[in-house]
Amino acid sequence: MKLVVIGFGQCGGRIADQFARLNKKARSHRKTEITPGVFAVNTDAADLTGLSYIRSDFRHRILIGGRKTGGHGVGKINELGAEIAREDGDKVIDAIRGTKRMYESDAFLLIASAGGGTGSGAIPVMTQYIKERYMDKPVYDLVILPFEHEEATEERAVYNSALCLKSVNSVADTVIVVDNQRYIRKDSSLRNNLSKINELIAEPFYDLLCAGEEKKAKYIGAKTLDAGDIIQTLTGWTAIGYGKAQVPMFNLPLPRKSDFRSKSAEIHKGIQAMDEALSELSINCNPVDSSRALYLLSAPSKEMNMALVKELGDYLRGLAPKATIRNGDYPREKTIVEITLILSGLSNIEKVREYYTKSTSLIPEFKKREEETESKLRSMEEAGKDIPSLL
Ligand SMILES: Nc1nc2c(ncn2[C@@H]2O[C@H](COP(=O)(O)OP(=O)(O)OP(=O)(O)O)[C@@H](O)[C@H]2O)c(=O)[nH]1
Ligand SMILES: [Mg+2]
Repeated sequence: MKLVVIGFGQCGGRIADQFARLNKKARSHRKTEITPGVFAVNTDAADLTGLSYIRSDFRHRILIGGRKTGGHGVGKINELGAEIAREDGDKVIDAIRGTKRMYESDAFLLIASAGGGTGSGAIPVMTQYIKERYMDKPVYDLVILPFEHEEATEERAVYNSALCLKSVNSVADTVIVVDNQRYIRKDSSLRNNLSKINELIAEPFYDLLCAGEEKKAKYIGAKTLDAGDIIQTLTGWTAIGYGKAQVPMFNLPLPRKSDFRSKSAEIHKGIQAMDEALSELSINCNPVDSSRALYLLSAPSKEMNMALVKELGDYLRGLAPKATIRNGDYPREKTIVEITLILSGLSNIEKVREYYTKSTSLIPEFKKREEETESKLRSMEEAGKDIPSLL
């Protein structure tokens, strides 16, 4: 599958940069292309300069809202981010039009954080613009939720997130939700390591996108997972997960393929990887709530067999009984069994519901504060009404 990737704001731009890196890796390791175009869009010129893999010309690193922000961002006001996207959206559309092999791409992937200003405001507006102009291609939005400490100290992060999530959900073909906090749950050293988190966020897409683009027979499995499977799976709220299990390089004594013990060991590895993918989902959710699911098994070809594929399918069916499940196998890796998992069409995500509830109670509070400020200002002016002016 090939995606045109567009990142908005600092977070979106940096994760899009990771996709540009993965494309480079796919080109050199797998002789294939997975992202015919990668763009970063920001109101902040310095953020655009800081990227590494996205082409550095102004058609790929697009500055918007220059007049309004002087190139310094919108300071977490996502209504302003949305307004600028409405004014400058054509710059982005023009850049996309310049993508040489646009016709090869299967879909768009737009990326932004929900809690900031530029990305959070621009992503719903641009999703709508792109959908209107490219009606034959789905538009997927990857939305990154704030860390807990940000939610605790910045009400605006919660409010922005609610606004952004509600808006993207009404226009995008799918909203893939990624919770920053989940990445430091197990490894707190990642708290100050955003670039590592960004790698982890982009990683599950690598095999997923490469699998359907393979040309060499030896890397094509019994059932290829292609763009059609992914497009049919992605709908509504979505979570993505990735898990792996190491396969020993030297299996001594060498088990024969027909040996039932070796088979059960393979199945065990597969289930272990599936369990990790489930517990490391990008957002906390219950598989029971998904209406569509997909898993890709990548493993050394000798580890792959129909029993394993069936066992994994049965296992997932037990957890997501209402979901239409699609799958594929990809005989690519040498020493690991990997599972990439998508749970889509989720009918509930607790965290999204919380943002909505909290923000609803914030609206009257914000209004009250605004009124208080205005009335204080008025009373101060009143106090100075008899002072002469120098102007
Ligand atoms: N995973 C990840 N999260 C990030 C990154 N940069 C910022 N964030 C998160 O994104 C939110 C802040 O949004 P930004 O993307 O910085 O904001 P912006 O879209 O540039 O908007 P303004 O700076 O307000 O104009 C916070 O929740 C951050 O924790 C990043 O590189 N990776
Ligand atoms: Mg910024």
